[in-house]
Amino acid sequence: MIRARFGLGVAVGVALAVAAAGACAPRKGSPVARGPRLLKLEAFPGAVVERACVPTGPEQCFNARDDNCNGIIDEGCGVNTGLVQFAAAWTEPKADVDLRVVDPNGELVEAGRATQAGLVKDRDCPGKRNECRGQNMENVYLEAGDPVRGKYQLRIRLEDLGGETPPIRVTVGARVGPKTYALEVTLEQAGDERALTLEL
Ligand SMILES: [Ca+2]
Ligand SMILES: [Ca+2]
Repeated sequence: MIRARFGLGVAVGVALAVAAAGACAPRKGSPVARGPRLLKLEAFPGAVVERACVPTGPEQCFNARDDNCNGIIDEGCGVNTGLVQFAAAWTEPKADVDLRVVDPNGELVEAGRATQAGLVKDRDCPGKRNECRGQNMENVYLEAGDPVRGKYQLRIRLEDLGGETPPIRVTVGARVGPKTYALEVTLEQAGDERALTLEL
């Protein structure tokens, strides 16, 4: 866990250089060498980014966390995943939170169609007809193949409290290749948002 401290009102992100994982360099041409890797993560001031996965037991569904630390978020829950995945989960059933992801080509990832970089959004919660059934998790994932390298910009925004009592605590999970990352976001009122950037 890395704790970043900032002066009040300083609107600068934290740049966390991500050290190369493992002491052994993968052989050239091996699947590990070809897989995507997180080069940099810039989070909003005060963000606490969990970079080392700590197993807490069997995988739990719709919490945007890799509970069993196998490198996949919410597997076995009917949630799509790929070599790149971003998820945001919250517990208040009526609160409307949006996970907005802009891929390295500058394209916003939307439900129902893949961006040119191959990203799709497959859950929009709570949904107009409560499709998420109280299990609020929005999920963006790479449909197939190798991801486009560059900056992935994430925004977590509270659209509507929906009558729920603030704060709304949102867990944000990210998968890049075989590794997962997590951080918590607290949103108080409609329009509140936090941003982070992951560079591959
Ligand atoms: Ca897992
Ligand atoms: Ca989980």
